[in-house]
Amino acid sequence: MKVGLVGFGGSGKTTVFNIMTGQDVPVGYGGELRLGAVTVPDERVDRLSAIFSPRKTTYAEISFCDVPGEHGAQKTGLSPKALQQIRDQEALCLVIRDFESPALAEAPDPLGDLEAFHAECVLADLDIVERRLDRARKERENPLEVAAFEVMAAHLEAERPLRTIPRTELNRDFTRGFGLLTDRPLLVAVNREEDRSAVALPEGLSRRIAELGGAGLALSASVEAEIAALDPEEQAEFLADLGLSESALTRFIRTSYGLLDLISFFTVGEDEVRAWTIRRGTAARGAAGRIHSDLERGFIRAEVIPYEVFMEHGSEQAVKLAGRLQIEGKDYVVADGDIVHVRFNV
Ligand SMILES: Nc1nc2c(ncn2[C@@H]2O[C@H](COP(=O)(O)OP(=O)(O)OP(=O)(O)O)[C@@H](O)[C@H]2O)c(=O)[nH]1
Ligand SMILES: [Mg+2]
Repeated sequence: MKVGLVGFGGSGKTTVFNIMTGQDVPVGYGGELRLGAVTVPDERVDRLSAIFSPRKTTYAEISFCDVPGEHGAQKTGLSPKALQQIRDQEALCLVIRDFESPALAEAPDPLGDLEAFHAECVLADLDIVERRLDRARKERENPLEVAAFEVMAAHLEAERPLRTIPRTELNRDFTRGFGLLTDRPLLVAVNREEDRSAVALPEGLSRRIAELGGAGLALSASVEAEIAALDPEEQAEFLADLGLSESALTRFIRTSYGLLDLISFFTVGEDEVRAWTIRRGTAARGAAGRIHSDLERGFIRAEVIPYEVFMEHGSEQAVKLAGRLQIEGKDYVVADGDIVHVRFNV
């Protein structure tokens, strides 16, 4: 599962990618597509780890892909190659430049860049949707499918992104496999000048991001790089000085995780405290399979303690005594933060 850092040339994608992954990809113009694993910070894992003092603590991870931007593309449109690279991403994180750059002549224009990127994606989608619609009509294919593509075409012609079409109005079984860009989850990261990193996004920009069905946040890649270079104690002090409880990068990674509709459940013990990643809505048996295929195959039941319940009582024993341990079957839908112990027999 992969989040693509996308956007026009020189907006700071590689800078953000390096901080998140600990890689050292050269910044500046272009370069190659890169993939990196990113740990998802989670206070719950920290707290559980403090309680169990396990030999090993494992956080959830997501993959980020640094997609090189095109310089001057705002005016000329994205190339087929760039579009294809963007299509390969499951969620889009659009990094927008909002700092003066010595390498780029134009003044920063976050709203303009957002509109330009959106317009490019709408055109690319419209091209796919219209072609498919023509063929489906000619060949008298499934009328439900034709209807779905008609809904999409109308939406795109009005310059609206597909992601804002409610589930009830579009059967997305028909959209799978077409690589439609405006149906991907969208996070807009506005990359700021150092001294404006903590300033809220302007009203107009926030409103537009919301209209596009996206989530927005501000950060300064340079400030995040400074924070990342500090040791954990200094980081906490630095953030407190800025009046923040966590870095923008932490929020950014967590928001991306949520955008992919991913949640974490936990396994705990003296050996390991670990966060596991599942799609929201996954049933207990499928979740067990994330841990090991034997647990899925021989699944008997899951013993579940929601994180908050565990923290309220302080130990598994206390939770049991209070009668709060949940015994769940294979169809139980695992919730974010569930501490799960799978009983199985193979
Ligand atoms: N002042 C300032 N400069 C930044 C910030 N983020 C990135 N830069 C600079 O902007 C330039 C471009 O950054 P990159 O991270 O290479 O941008 P990119 O989006 O990967 O660029 P392409 O890969 O060419 O699309 C570099 O010189 C960075 O040091 C920031 O928050 N503030
Ligand atoms: Mg780059």
